[in-house]
Amino acid sequence: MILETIEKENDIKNVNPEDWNLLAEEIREFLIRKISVTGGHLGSNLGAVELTMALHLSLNLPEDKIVWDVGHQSYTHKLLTGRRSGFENLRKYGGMSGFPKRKESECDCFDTGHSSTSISAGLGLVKARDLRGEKHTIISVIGDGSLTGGMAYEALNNAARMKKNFIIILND
Ligand SMILES: Cc1ncc(C[n+]2csc(CCOP(=O)(O)OP(=O)(O)O)c2C)c(N)n1
Repeated sequence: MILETIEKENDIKNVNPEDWNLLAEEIREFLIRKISVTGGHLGSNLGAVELTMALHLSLNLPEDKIVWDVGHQSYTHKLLTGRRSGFENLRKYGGMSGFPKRKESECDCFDTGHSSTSISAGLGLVKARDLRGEKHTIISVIGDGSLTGGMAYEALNNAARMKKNFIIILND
């Protein structure tokens, strides 16, 4: 299994491009198998497999930052950052959270659960990066449902005014 060769962040970059589709299939199969036992968000995670793989192939974690809106689509991100075994105890007391958690991984930059916060949070990270003169990439990933929250629009207005290097991905 290709998925078993991925032990930590950036390992996905060693996967042959010809095998990317197969890896996506394995991830989906893994998620269905695990979530059917523990419960958890299914559709949102199945819908973000290729998007997450593309981000992990393009970015350099943990230096670069991905801010997941809600965070209910972050299971592939957890799988690609060394947390495969955590799915045994997903959302159990003392087990792995169903949402990004900074205490779980350096690759989780913002604790979420609420919707519509990712653009504001990303902007905060952008401001901090620029004040420190750092150059890493910051990407907020937001779904169409979460984009209906007013906080997201306030943040979009702010982002447009700040004119800083900042990427927002709308996952419709
Ligand atoms: C502040 C707040 N309000 C409501 C919710 C409930 N909630 C969970 S996911 C979600 C939106 C999901 O839509 P989308 O971002 O498009 O993701 P999808 O589930 O469709 O993949 C909402 C409103 C929440 N998590 N936080």
